[in-house]
Amino acid sequence: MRISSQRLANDIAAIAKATETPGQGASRPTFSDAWARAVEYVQSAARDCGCVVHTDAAGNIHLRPSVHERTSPVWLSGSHLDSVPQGGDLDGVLGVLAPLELLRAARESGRPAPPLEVVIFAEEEGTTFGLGMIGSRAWAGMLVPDQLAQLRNAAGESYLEAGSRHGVRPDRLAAERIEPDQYRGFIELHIEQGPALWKRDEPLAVVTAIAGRRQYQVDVTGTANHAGTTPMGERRDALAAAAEMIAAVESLTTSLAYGAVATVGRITCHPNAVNVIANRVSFTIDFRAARDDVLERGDAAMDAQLTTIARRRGVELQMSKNESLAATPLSPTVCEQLHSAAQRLGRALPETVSGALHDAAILAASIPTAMLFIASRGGISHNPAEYSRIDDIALAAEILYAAISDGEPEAA
Ligand code: HGY
Ligand code: MN
Ligand code: MN
Repeated sequence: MRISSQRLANDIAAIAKATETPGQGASRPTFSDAWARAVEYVQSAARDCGCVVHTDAAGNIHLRPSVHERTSPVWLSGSHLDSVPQGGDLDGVLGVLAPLELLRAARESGRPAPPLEVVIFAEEEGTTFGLGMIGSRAWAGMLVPDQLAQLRNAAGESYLEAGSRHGVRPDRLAAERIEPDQYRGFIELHIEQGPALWKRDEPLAVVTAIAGRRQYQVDVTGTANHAGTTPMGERRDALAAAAEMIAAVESLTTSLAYGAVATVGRITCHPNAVNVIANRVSFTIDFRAARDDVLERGDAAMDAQLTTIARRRGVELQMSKNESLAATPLSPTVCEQLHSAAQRLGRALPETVSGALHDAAILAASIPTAMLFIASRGGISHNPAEYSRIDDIALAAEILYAAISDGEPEAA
């Protein structure tokens, strides 16, 4: 069977055109026209190679060769097509296109369709509706309609409202949950989005665990006042307090070590005027670590230090946890299948832990799950400069094929 790296490259380029910011990276908010164009591109390619296309009640799209009835368990492989604002062309995308390429290459070579269903999960990034992995969580039964009704995009539409035009059916959600006995396991191919593999000149790695993540919304309330007449000692400056808090989050996370990371990626300030002391500032914290005890320690330190800063500065602090995901070990059995598949192709793969979150972290609770990372140039991601070698992507597709079947294809 010939996996075509040229076709993979063409597909990546075609999906890259489905963006709200042409020439400035991938901007594909879930349920947007750009996202729908990318989904349609994949769906039509899947239909052309004999797949049945089904959108589940959570808005995830399933592409299953018609020869594989829903009775015989198959492998599941896929990722997401939604992106962060002005992100890269590979994040999520290659995890959908690589398994699609297996179905097309099998069809082309007259081989039977591999026992594989491809899935496109909705709203993995969380940058559109405020929570990550919504589609996979809802499919896995971790989110119910009432919760989906609270999650809103910038236009104020809830996931249910915006998703109703794309197959989201709250009344069917419970009935259409994942049926674990339909799947042998889930394998997600994804770019590493970190520098380790590229630095070590390793093309791929088997992912054995995914870091835990906690996301917070922090609201600081002070007193708006005149920038010119209010003495420094008499201010309740919400922005200065937030600045001290953000610096504290950075230094306490660095002191935790164990690869813990924290990011303040979004901040709003009111009234945001050059000559007014800010009275309201809101910012987000994205905090991750590969170990739950480190997450616990960081959580407690953040709470204590931000409370102390607020008290000393006389401002009010509200800190709400929007997400708390434990670190996720992946399936040793599926990891071993990836290793032995690679060995059959003459490759010995290193292992790694993912600092980024993926739908695999959700699926791991339902079916045996593992991931295969592809090296990212310079570790850059969530950035238009995101790049991986197409030969590495094709090799990952070959290993996926060898892991889910006995075949030992050669790349084109
Ligand atoms: O945030 C993440 O880890 C992923 O890119 N959604
Ligand atoms: Mn991703
Ligand atoms: Mn991402």
